Amino acid sequence: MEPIPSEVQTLSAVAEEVGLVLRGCLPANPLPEHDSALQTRLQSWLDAGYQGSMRYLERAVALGPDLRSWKPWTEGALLFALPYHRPSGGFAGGGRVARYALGRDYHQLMGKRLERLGKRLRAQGIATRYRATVDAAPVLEREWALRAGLGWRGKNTLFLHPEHGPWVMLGELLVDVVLPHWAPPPARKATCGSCTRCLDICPTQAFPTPYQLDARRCLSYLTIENRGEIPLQWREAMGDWVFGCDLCLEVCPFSPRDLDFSEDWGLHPALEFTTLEQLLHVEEPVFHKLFTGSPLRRPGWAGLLRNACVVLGNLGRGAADLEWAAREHPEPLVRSHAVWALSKIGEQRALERVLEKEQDDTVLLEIRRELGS
Ligand code: B12
Ligand code: SF4
Ligand code: SF4
Repeated sequence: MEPIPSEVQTLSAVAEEVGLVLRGCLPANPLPEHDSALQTRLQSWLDAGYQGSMRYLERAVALGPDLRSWKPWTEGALLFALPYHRPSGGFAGGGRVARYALGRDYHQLMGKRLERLGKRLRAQGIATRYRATVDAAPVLEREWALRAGLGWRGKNTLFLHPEHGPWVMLGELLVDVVLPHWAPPPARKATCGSCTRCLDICPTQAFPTPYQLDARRCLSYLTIENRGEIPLQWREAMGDWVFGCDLCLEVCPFSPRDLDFSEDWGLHPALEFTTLEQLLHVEEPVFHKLFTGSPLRRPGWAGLLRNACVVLGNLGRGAADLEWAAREHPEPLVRSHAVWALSKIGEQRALERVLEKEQDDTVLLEIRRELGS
């Protein structure tokens, strides 16, 4: 086995002091000869429109994987991957939430630790400039982890770690220090081979080909990033997913079935004690307080309640609360999805009552469509 370079040993030790395991490091642009092929693939992904409303990805592609095109002073990157596999969970009484979002927000958790690491490296004279980044465009995080040799790419497009499979969140610290290309030799080397489980399970057939995702069809995009309505064709496919979706991770044979990191991440109290029916009655300022420190704030108040309506419809629950939301909720987005849910559970009389009061054109359209009038 190759000896660990001494500068990496020092960096690893400082990372450990702030609660991080250094998974690898890279010079700012280690493999320039691969860049043009990558640029072409990324550009054709954008040209196909797969990014939907996530226009910020265009900047990530324009900048490419050379870290210096974003932060010109960058000489190297330290790479981190926090494992988070845990049992499935969600709202009290049912309504699933992607496992990464059940507890503390990884942006905050990893962001704070990376920031602490940067400060320590500066205080010890190891680096003068640093930049912590977690999930932040314009950074192609999986590409870096792959280039460093930390794992491989799955057909579900995710980065697969040899021990944790797809269940890791990525984060990086850019530094103005020249770093070697280093990663520990993986416990196993593997590829997807002939497996297609993730492609087959996807409820919206969001993979046009293996290793490519049409984000517009992915439930994670539709329930988290999308600010408008959930297209009619995907509402039933949402099943009981209120926030995100884990299906293409859960079926992966590289998932570590026996590892449980719930204690590290906790369970957010808003999930533990709130049912979807109660969520419909939560007012906007209370929503922000209730979900403090949780990724569930991301789709916004109306967005999360929109998702809750669809899931209640799919589960055949909460008719009285849905009727209240369809009649009284101040957001047309929530009212229209409550209307769909009422129709889904066969509450035609309730729809007629809602129709009497509604004035908003988009909601009226939804009611008339569901009533077939
Ligand atoms: C935008 C985004 C999304 C979008 C789009 C996802 C996507 N696959 O692109 C949406 C909202 C749908 C999403 C969903 C999820 N996301 Co997300 N997301 C991001 C974000 C911000 C950018 C990703 C990006 O650049 N996409 C653009 C496309 C073009 O990139 P790409 O897939 O790498 O493109 C390559 C392939 O298409 C490939 N390719 C094309 N054809 C072929 C053919 C072959 C043979 C090969 C080998 C390759 C290949 O070429 C392209 C260039 O390499 C990253 C964070 C970051 N800044 O990197 C997190 C990130 C990817 N997400 C993450 C997570 C956890 C998720 C979810 C699991 C959350 C959930 N449970 O709901 C789902 C998973 C859905 C899925 N299967 O991808 C993690 C993934 C960690 C990991 N283990 O990989 C990241 C890295 C965030 C983090 N910091 O940890 N996400
Ligand atoms: S997260 Fe769900 S909807 Fe998105 S690609 Fe994976 S299985 Fe499909
Ligand atoms: S489910 Fe199968 S095809 Fe999909 S990422 Fe895992 S190993 Fe690869």
